[in-house]
Amino acid sequence: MKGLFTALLIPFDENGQIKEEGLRQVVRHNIDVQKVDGLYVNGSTGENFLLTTDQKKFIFETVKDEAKDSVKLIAQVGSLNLEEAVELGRFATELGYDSLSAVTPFYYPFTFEEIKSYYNTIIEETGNDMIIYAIPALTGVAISMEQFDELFANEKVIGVKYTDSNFFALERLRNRYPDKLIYSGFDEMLVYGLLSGVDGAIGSTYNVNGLRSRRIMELCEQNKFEEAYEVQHEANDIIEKVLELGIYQTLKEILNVKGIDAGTTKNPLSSFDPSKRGKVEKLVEDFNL
Ligand code: HMN
Repeated sequence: MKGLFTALLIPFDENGQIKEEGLRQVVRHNIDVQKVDGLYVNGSTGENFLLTTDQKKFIFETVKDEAKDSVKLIAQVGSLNLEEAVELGRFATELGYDSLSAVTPFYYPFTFEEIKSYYNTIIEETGNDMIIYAIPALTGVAISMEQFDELFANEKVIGVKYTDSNFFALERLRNRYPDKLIYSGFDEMLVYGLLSGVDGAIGSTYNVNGLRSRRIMELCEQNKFEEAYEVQHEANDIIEKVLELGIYQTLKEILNVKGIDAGTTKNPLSSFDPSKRGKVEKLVEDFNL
């Protein structure tokens, strides 16, 4: 379960319907061209929180059908509706997903006991492994070290997707839990995560920039941090532009420019501004995406 995981983009048409053929193309592109080790399905990048339960199930099914057993698959099933999370968790587990992941419940100020019970319920009801999805900037939920102790006490909690820039906390966590999986969640900070000893990374930009990111990982493995930092500079030139133009819209547009049908984003996310297509074409050319 170590390595580079793409947080999968999901192609939608103008009516918010999933483009099945496009989804299959995006999966193939990630496996065959970006050469990632695995896919993180129905995360933020997949616009998961805008979808119906049936759409989420359709995505889990289609991705598994296309990827088969060629790469590792993680199913993000987190939901404010715990029954939905359990239902999706069972569904993905039966399909053969290697692990579940769930975002910390958000919006309401849940107590830690409630959060712990949410994770334990999903694990008990599905029997699958769990990767905590910690993204405090979007959920407002920051997990303290003592809370990690409690969550990690359940051996089915195999790790955390750490989308945060608190590298002090990351270092402490790594040091305390050498055997849990820690994934870097901010692609623009991959090199710092690797320096802190993460086991892998899960991110949106690997849909288009997987090979360069793999290079960063390899250089860090060889302790060539200076060279890795140079490659991170290049990756960040790309990420900076993508963030400026709109993250998911632009990542999809990059794939569209390359002839992969990544469709558009789903309402209420706005779609890509076609007047900016030239900038995306230039990005693809300049960075050989
Ligand atoms: C997911 O759940 O789809 C991703 O794993 C989330 C991932 O951490 C991304 N975060 C968000 O999109 C909020 C990053 O890859 C992010 O897009 C990238 O670092 C650019 O900021």
